[in-house]
Amino acid sequence: STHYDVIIIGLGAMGSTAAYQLAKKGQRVLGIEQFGPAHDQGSSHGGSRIIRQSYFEDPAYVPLLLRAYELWDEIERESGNEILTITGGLMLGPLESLTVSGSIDSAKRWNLPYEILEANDILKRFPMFSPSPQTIALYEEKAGFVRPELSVYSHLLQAEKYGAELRFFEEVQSWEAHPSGEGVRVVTTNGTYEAGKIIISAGAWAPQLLKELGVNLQVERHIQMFFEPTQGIDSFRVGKHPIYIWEADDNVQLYGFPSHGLHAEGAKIAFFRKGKLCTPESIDRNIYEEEVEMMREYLAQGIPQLNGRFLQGKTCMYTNTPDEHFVVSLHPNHPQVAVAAGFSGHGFKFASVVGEILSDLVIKGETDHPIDLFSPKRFIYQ
Ligand code: PYC
Repeated sequence: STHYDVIIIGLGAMGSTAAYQLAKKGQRVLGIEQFGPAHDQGSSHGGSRIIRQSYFEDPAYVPLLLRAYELWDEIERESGNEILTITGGLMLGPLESLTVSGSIDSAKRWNLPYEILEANDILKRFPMFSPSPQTIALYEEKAGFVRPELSVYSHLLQAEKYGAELRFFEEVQSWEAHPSGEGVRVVTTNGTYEAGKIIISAGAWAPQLLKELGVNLQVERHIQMFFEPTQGIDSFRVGKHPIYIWEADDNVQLYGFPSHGLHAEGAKIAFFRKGKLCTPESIDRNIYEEEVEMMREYLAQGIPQLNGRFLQGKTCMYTNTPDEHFVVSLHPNHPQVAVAAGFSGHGFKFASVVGEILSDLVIKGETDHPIDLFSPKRFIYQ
Protein backbone atom coordinates (compact mmCIF):
# COMPACT_ATOMS: atom_id res chain seq x y z
CA SER A 1 0.00 0.00 0.00
CA THR A 2 1.04 3.62 -0.49
CA HIS A 3 2.92 5.15 2.38
CA TYR A 4 2.03 8.77 2.89
CA ASP A 5 4.02 11.54 4.53
CA VAL A 6 0.90 13.10 6.01
CA ILE A 7 -2.71 12.08 6.50
CA ILE A 8 -5.19 14.92 7.05
CA ILE A 9 -8.47 14.11 8.81
CA GLY A 10 -11.11 16.63 7.77
CA LEU A 11 -10.89 18.73 4.58
CA GLY A 12 -12.79 21.83 5.65
CA ALA A 13 -11.44 25.31 6.36
CA MET A 14 -8.14 24.18 7.83
CA GLY A 15 -7.62 20.72 6.34
CA SER A 16 -7.99 22.07 2.80
CA THR A 17 -5.32 24.75 3.30
CA ALA A 18 -2.99 22.28 5.01
CA ALA A 19 -3.40 19.86 2.09
CA TYR A 20 -2.59 22.66 -0.33
CA GLN A 21 0.49 23.86 1.56
CA LEU A 22 1.90 20.39 2.12
CA ALA A 23 1.31 19.11 -1.41
CA LYS A 24 2.84 22.28 -2.79
CA LYS A 25 5.94 21.61 -0.68
CA GLY A 26 6.26 18.13 -2.17
CA GLN A 27 4.79 16.06 0.68
CA ARG A 28 2.80 12.93 -0.17
CA VAL A 29 -0.60 13.88 1.23
CA LEU A 30 -3.71 11.80 1.84
CA GLY A 31 -6.77 13.86 2.80
CA ILE A 32 -9.85 12.14 4.23
CA GLU A 33 -13.27 13.80 4.45
CA GLN A 34 -16.51 12.21 5.63
CA PHE A 35 -18.68 14.42 3.38
CA GLY A 36 -18.18 15.88 -0.09
CA PRO A 37 -15.86 18.76 -1.02
CA ALA A 38 -16.93 22.15 0.44
CA HIS A 39 -20.03 20.70 2.13
CA ASP A 40 -22.59 22.49 4.31
CA GLN A 41 -22.70 20.19 7.37
CA GLY A 42 -19.96 21.80 9.45
CA SER A 43 -18.62 25.33 9.93
CA SER A 44 -17.52 26.46 6.46
CA HIS A 45 -20.65 27.32 4.49
CA GLY A 46 -23.11 30.16 4.02
CA GLY A 47 -21.19 32.22 1.46
CA SER A 48 -19.21 34.61 3.68
CA ARG A 49 -16.93 34.91 6.70
CA ILE A 50 -15.63 38.17 8.14
CA ILE A 51 -11.98 39.11 7.81
CA ARG A 52 -10.60 42.08 9.77
CA GLN A 53 -7.34 43.26 11.28
CA SER A 54 -8.08 45.37 14.40
CA TYR A 55 -8.71 42.19 16.31
CA PHE A 56 -10.61 42.76 19.55
CA GLU A 57 -10.13 39.19 20.76
CA ASP A 58 -6.38 39.72 21.32
CA PRO A 59 -3.66 41.77 19.59
CA ALA A 60 -1.61 38.54 19.37
CA TYR A 61 -3.74 37.54 16.36
CA VAL A 62 -2.70 40.54 14.25
CA PRO A 63 0.60 39.24 12.78
CA LEU A 64 -1.19 36.05 11.78
CA LEU A 65 -3.90 38.10 10.10
CA LEU A 66 -1.36 40.10 8.12
CA ARG A 67 0.15 36.85 6.81
CA ALA A 68 -3.33 35.43 6.19
CA TYR A 69 -4.10 38.34 3.84
CA GLU A 70 -0.92 37.60 1.83
CA LEU A 71 -1.85 33.94 1.53
CA TRP A 72 -5.44 34.72 0.51
CA ASP A 73 -3.87 36.76 -2.25
CA GLU A 74 -1.69 33.83 -3.26
CA ILE A 75 -4.51 31.27 -3.53
CA GLU A 76 -6.56 33.81 -5.48
CA ARG A 77 -3.74 34.23 -7.98
CA GLU A 78 -3.17 30.48 -8.28
CA SER A 79 -6.82 29.53 -8.59
CA GLY A 80 -8.10 32.56 -10.48
CA ASN A 81 -11.00 32.80 -8.01
CA GLU A 82 -12.01 35.88 -6.03
CA ILE A 83 -12.08 34.50 -2.50
CA LEU A 84 -11.49 37.68 -0.46
CA THR A 85 -13.53 40.85 -1.02
CA ILE A 86 -12.57 44.06 0.77
CA THR A 87 -15.60 46.06 1.88
CA GLY A 88 -14.39 48.06 4.88
CA GLY A 89 -15.57 47.10 8.33
CA LEU A 90 -17.38 48.72 11.25
CA MET A 91 -16.91 47.52 14.83
CA LEU A 92 -19.87 49.15 16.55
CA GLY A 93 -20.77 49.43 20.21
CA PRO A 94 -20.42 51.49 23.33
CA LEU A 95 -16.88 52.85 23.81
CA GLU A 96 -16.20 50.50 26.71
CA SER A 97 -17.49 47.42 24.86
CA LEU A 98 -14.96 44.72 23.98
CA THR A 99 -15.92 45.09 20.32
CA VAL A 100 -14.86 48.74 20.21
CA SER A 101 -12.22 49.07 22.93
CA GLY A 102 -10.54 45.76 22.03
CA SER A 103 -10.40 46.75 18.36
CA ILE A 104 -8.85 50.11 19.26
CA ASP A 105 -6.24 48.34 21.42
CA SER A 106 -5.22 46.03 18.59
CA ALA A 107 -5.11 48.85 16.04
CA LYS A 108 -2.90 50.97 18.33
CA ARG A 109 -0.64 48.10 19.30
CA TRP A 110 0.11 47.27 15.64
CA ASN A 111 -0.21 50.75 14.12
CA LEU A 112 -3.12 49.72 11.93
CA PRO A 113 -5.00 52.54 10.19
CA TYR A 114 -8.46 53.19 11.63
CA GLU A 115 -11.07 55.89 12.11
CA ILE A 116 -13.37 56.46 15.06
CA LEU A 117 -16.91 57.43 14.12
CA GLU A 118 -19.43 58.94 16.56
CA ALA A 119 -23.10 58.02 16.26
CA ASN A 120 -23.74 61.02 13.95
CA ASP A 121 -20.87 60.11 11.65
CA ILE A 122 -22.03 56.50 11.46
CA LEU A 123 -25.49 57.63 10.45
CA LYS A 124 -24.12 59.99 7.79
CA ARG A 125 -21.74 57.50 6.18
CA PHE A 126 -23.71 54.30 6.68
CA PRO A 127 -27.37 55.32 6.81
CA MET A 128 -28.55 51.70 7.12
CA PHE A 129 -27.44 51.75 10.78
CA SER A 130 -29.42 53.56 13.46
CA PRO A 131 -26.89 53.70 16.30
CA SER A 132 -27.98 54.46 19.86
CA PRO A 133 -26.50 57.73 21.17
CA GLN A 134 -23.74 55.92 23.08
CA THR A 135 -22.70 53.83 20.07
CA ILE A 136 -19.41 54.61 18.40
CA ALA A 137 -17.51 52.63 15.78
CA LEU A 138 -14.03 51.79 14.74
CA TYR A 139 -13.90 51.76 10.95
CA GLU A 140 -11.15 49.84 9.20
CA GLU A 141 -10.65 49.95 5.46
CA LYS A 142 -9.05 46.53 5.04
CA ALA A 143 -11.88 44.49 6.54
CA GLY A 144 -14.11 42.43 4.29
CA PHE A 145 -15.16 38.85 3.83
CA VAL A 146 -13.83 35.57 2.51
CA ARG A 147 -15.97 33.00 0.70
CA PRO A 148 -15.66 29.78 2.69
CA GLU A 149 -16.93 27.27 0.12
CA LEU A 150 -14.82 28.80 -2.63
CA SER A 151 -11.78 28.78 -0.35
CA VAL A 152 -12.19 25.11 0.52
CA TYR A 153 -12.84 24.21 -3.10
CA SER A 154 -9.92 26.22 -4.47
CA HIS A 155 -7.43 24.86 -1.94
CA LEU A 156 -8.56 21.28 -2.58
CA LEU A 157 -8.25 21.66 -6.34
CA GLN A 158 -4.80 23.18 -6.07
CA ALA A 159 -3.76 20.47 -3.58
CA GLU A 160 -4.79 17.83 -6.11
CA LYS A 161 -2.85 19.60 -8.84
CA TYR A 162 0.23 19.31 -6.61
CA GLY A 163 -0.40 15.59 -6.19
CA ALA A 164 -2.49 15.25 -3.02
CA GLU A 165 -4.81 12.24 -2.89
CA LEU A 166 -8.20 13.29 -1.53
CA ARG A 167 -10.86 10.84 -0.44
CA PHE A 168 -14.45 11.98 0.16
CA PHE A 169 -17.42 10.26 1.79
CA GLU A 170 -15.01 8.23 3.86
CA GLU A 171 -15.33 8.35 7.63
CA VAL A 172 -12.42 8.00 10.03
CA GLN A 173 -13.18 5.46 12.74
CA SER A 174 -9.97 5.66 14.74
CA TRP A 175 -6.41 6.87 14.62
CA GLU A 176 -3.38 5.65 16.46
CA ALA A 177 0.07 7.18 16.95
CA HIS A 178 2.98 4.80 17.31
CA PRO A 179 4.41 5.10 20.84
CA SER A 180 7.92 5.58 19.39
CA GLY A 181 6.83 9.06 18.29
CA GLU A 182 7.00 8.07 14.64
CA GLY A 183 4.23 6.89 12.38
CA VAL A 184 0.46 6.84 12.54
CA ARG A 185 -2.28 4.49 11.47
CA VAL A 186 -5.77 5.59 10.48
CA VAL A 187 -8.74 3.29 10.16
CA THR A 188 -11.67 4.46 8.02
CA THR A 189 -14.88 2.94 6.74
CA ASN A 190 -12.88 1.96 3.62
CA GLY A 191 -9.60 0.69 4.95
CA THR A 192 -6.41 1.30 6.93
CA TYR A 193 -3.74 3.84 6.02
CA GLU A 194 -0.27 4.53 7.36
CA ALA A 195 1.78 7.68 7.33
CA GLY A 196 4.61 9.46 9.08
CA LYS A 197 2.43 12.27 10.40
CA ILE A 198 -1.18 13.18 10.87
CA ILE A 199 -3.16 16.41 11.05
CA ILE A 200 -6.48 16.38 12.87
CA SER A 201 -8.58 19.23 11.51
CA ALA A 202 -12.01 17.77 12.11
CA GLY A 203 -13.97 20.86 13.18
CA ALA A 204 -17.07 19.98 15.19
CA TRP A 205 -16.08 16.31 14.95
CA ALA A 206 -12.76 16.98 16.74
CA PRO A 207 -14.07 16.51 20.30
CA GLN A 208 -14.45 12.76 19.78
CA LEU A 209 -11.18 12.38 17.88
CA LEU A 210 -9.26 14.43 20.44
CA LYS A 211 -10.72 13.11 23.68
CA GLU A 212 -7.32 12.67 25.28
CA LEU A 213 -6.06 16.14 24.37
CA GLY A 214 -7.20 17.59 27.70
CA VAL A 215 -9.20 20.41 26.11
CA ASN A 216 -12.90 20.69 26.76
CA LEU A 217 -14.28 21.47 23.29
CA GLN A 218 -17.96 22.39 23.14
CA VAL A 219 -20.01 22.57 19.98
CA GLU A 220 -22.68 25.28 19.52
CA ARG A 221 -25.50 25.57 17.00
CA HIS A 222 -25.66 28.89 15.15
CA ILE A 223 -27.94 30.32 12.48
CA GLN A 224 -26.94 32.48 9.55
CA MET A 225 -30.03 34.45 8.53
CA PHE A 226 -30.73 36.19 5.23
CA PHE A 227 -33.19 39.10 5.13
CA GLU A 228 -34.53 41.20 2.27
CA PRO A 229 -34.00 44.94 2.85
CA THR A 230 -37.28 46.89 2.88
CA GLN A 231 -36.01 49.72 0.64
CA GLY A 232 -34.38 47.51 -1.98
CA ILE A 233 -31.05 45.75 -2.04
CA ASP A 234 -28.93 48.50 -3.65
CA SER A 235 -27.62 50.17 -0.51
CA PHE A 236 -26.86 46.75 0.98
CA ARG A 237 -24.60 45.63 -1.85
CA VAL A 238 -20.84 45.22 -1.88
CA GLY A 239 -19.38 48.64 -2.67
CA LYS A 240 -21.93 50.49 -0.53
CA HIS A 241 -22.11 48.41 2.60
CA PRO A 242 -19.37 47.34 5.03
CA ILE A 243 -19.09 44.16 7.05
CA TYR A 244 -19.86 44.87 10.69
CA ILE A 245 -19.75 43.51 14.19
CA TRP A 246 -22.27 45.28 16.34
CA GLU A 247 -22.33 45.03 20.12
CA ALA A 248 -25.80 46.19 21.15
CA ASP A 249 -26.41 48.12 24.37
CA ASP A 250 -27.15 44.80 26.15
CA ASN A 251 -23.70 43.51 25.04
CA VAL A 252 -25.17 40.97 22.63
CA GLN A 253 -22.90 40.80 19.56
CA LEU A 254 -24.23 40.51 16.02
CA TYR A 255 -22.41 40.57 12.72
CA GLY A 256 -23.35 40.98 9.11
CA PHE A 257 -22.33 41.32 5.50
CA PRO A 258 -23.26 43.15 2.38
CA SER A 259 -25.23 41.27 -0.22
CA HIS A 260 -22.96 39.60 -2.80
CA GLY A 261 -22.83 37.02 -5.56
CA LEU A 262 -24.64 33.87 -4.63
CA HIS A 263 -26.81 35.51 -2.01
CA ALA A 264 -27.52 38.77 -3.83
CA GLU A 265 -31.20 38.44 -2.98
CA GLY A 266 -30.63 39.34 0.66
CA ALA A 267 -28.09 40.36 3.27
CA LYS A 268 -26.78 38.01 5.93
CA ILE A 269 -26.80 38.68 9.66
CA ALA A 270 -26.26 36.42 12.68
CA PHE A 271 -25.64 36.41 16.38
CA PHE A 272 -22.01 36.02 17.40
CA ARG A 273 -21.84 33.45 20.25
CA LYS A 274 -24.41 32.18 22.74
CA GLY A 275 -25.69 29.40 20.49
CA LYS A 276 -27.30 26.29 21.93
CA LEU A 277 -24.97 23.45 22.85
CA CYS A 278 -25.19 20.53 20.44
CA THR A 279 -23.17 17.81 18.79
CA PRO A 280 -22.83 17.22 15.05
CA GLU A 281 -25.22 14.29 15.52
CA SER A 282 -27.82 16.10 17.63
CA ILE A 283 -27.88 19.56 15.99
CA ASP A 284 -31.40 20.69 15.12
CA ARG A 285 -31.26 21.97 11.53
CA ASN A 286 -34.75 23.50 11.73
CA ILE A 287 -35.09 27.23 12.28
CA TYR A 288 -37.89 28.45 14.50
CA GLU A 289 -40.15 31.46 14.29
CA GLU A 290 -39.02 32.70 17.71
CA GLU A 291 -35.40 32.66 16.58
CA VAL A 292 -36.24 34.88 13.63
CA GLU A 293 -38.33 37.12 15.92
CA MET A 294 -35.42 37.52 18.32
CA MET A 295 -33.26 38.71 15.43
CA ARG A 296 -36.01 41.11 14.35
CA GLU A 297 -35.86 42.82 17.77
CA TYR A 298 -32.24 43.75 17.13
CA LEU A 299 -32.87 44.66 13.50
CA ALA A 300 -35.68 47.00 14.55
CA GLN A 301 -33.27 48.81 16.91
CA GLY A 302 -30.10 48.90 14.91
CA ILE A 303 -30.65 48.17 11.20
CA PRO A 304 -34.36 48.81 10.58
CA GLN A 305 -34.08 48.61 6.78
CA LEU A 306 -32.92 45.00 7.04
CA ASN A 307 -36.06 44.04 8.94
CA GLY A 308 -37.81 42.85 5.77
CA ARG A 309 -38.80 39.41 4.54
CA PHE A 310 -36.90 36.51 6.10
CA LEU A 311 -35.45 34.66 3.11
CA GLN A 312 -33.52 31.75 4.54
CA GLY A 313 -31.56 30.49 7.48
CA LYS A 314 -28.66 28.06 7.58
CA THR A 315 -27.51 26.32 10.72
CA CYS A 316 -23.82 25.83 11.33
CA MET A 317 -21.54 25.00 14.25
CA TYR A 318 -18.89 26.69 16.36
CA THR A 319 -16.40 24.48 18.21
CA ASN A 320 -15.45 26.44 21.31
CA THR A 321 -12.50 26.17 23.65
CA PRO A 322 -13.00 27.43 27.23
CA ASP A 323 -11.19 30.73 26.50
CA GLU A 324 -12.29 31.01 22.83
CA HIS A 325 -8.68 30.97 21.60
CA PHE A 326 -7.74 28.32 19.06
CA VAL A 327 -5.83 25.08 19.50
CA VAL A 328 -3.10 24.88 16.84
CA SER A 329 -0.24 22.76 18.00
CA LEU A 330 1.61 19.50 17.94
CA HIS A 331 -0.11 16.99 20.21
CA PRO A 332 1.49 17.17 23.68
CA ASN A 333 1.93 13.37 23.84
CA HIS A 334 2.54 12.54 20.18
CA PRO A 335 5.00 14.69 18.18
CA GLN A 336 3.81 13.13 14.92
CA VAL A 337 0.28 14.50 15.43
CA ALA A 338 -0.68 18.11 14.64
CA VAL A 339 -3.99 19.50 15.79
CA ALA A 340 -6.07 22.42 14.52
CA ALA A 341 -9.29 22.65 16.50
CA GLY A 342 -11.54 24.81 18.63
CA PHE A 343 -11.69 27.83 16.34
CA SER A 344 -14.49 29.12 18.53
CA GLY A 345 -16.48 30.93 15.85
CA HIS A 346 -13.70 33.20 14.63
CA GLY A 347 -11.32 30.95 12.74
CA PHE A 348 -12.17 31.00 9.06
CA LYS A 349 -10.36 34.23 8.21
CA PHE A 350 -7.15 32.53 9.45
CA ALA A 351 -7.55 29.38 7.34
CA SER A 352 -4.89 30.43 4.83
CA VAL A 353 -2.22 30.99 7.49
CA VAL A 354 -3.27 28.00 9.61
CA GLY A 355 -2.49 25.82 6.56
CA GLU A 356 0.99 27.28 6.49
CA ILE A 357 1.45 26.79 10.24
CA LEU A 358 0.30 23.17 10.04
CA SER A 359 2.69 22.49 7.19
CA ASP A 360 5.55 23.97 9.28
CA LEU A 361 4.61 21.85 12.29
CA VAL A 362 4.44 18.70 10.23
CA ILE A 363 7.58 19.26 8.15
CA LYS A 364 9.86 21.03 10.66
CA GLY A 365 8.28 20.26 14.02
CA GLU A 366 7.99 24.00 14.70
CA THR A 367 6.87 27.28 13.15
CA ASP A 368 8.10 30.87 13.17
CA HIS A 369 4.51 32.09 13.43
CA PRO A 370 3.47 33.26 16.91
CA ILE A 371 1.17 30.47 18.12
CA ASP A 372 1.89 30.36 21.86
CA LEU A 373 -1.68 31.50 22.52
CA PHE A 374 -2.95 28.32 20.84
CA SER A 375 -1.14 25.70 22.89
CA PRO A 376 -3.40 23.08 24.52
CA LYS A 377 -1.01 23.12 27.49
CA ARG A 378 -2.69 26.32 28.70
CA PHE A 379 -5.61 24.23 29.97
CA ILE A 380 -3.61 21.75 32.01
CA TYR A 381 -3.82 23.70 35.25
CA GLN A 382 -7.47 24.74 34.98
O1 PYC B 1 -14.65 36.25 13.45
O2 PYC B 1 -15.31 38.15 12.68
C1 PYC B 1 -15.53 37.05 13.15
C2 PYC B 1 -16.89 36.66 13.46
C3 PYC B 1 -17.98 37.44 13.48
C4 PYC B 1 -19.02 36.64 13.85
C5 PYC B 1 -18.56 35.39 14.01
N1 PYC B 1 -17.24 35.42 13.79
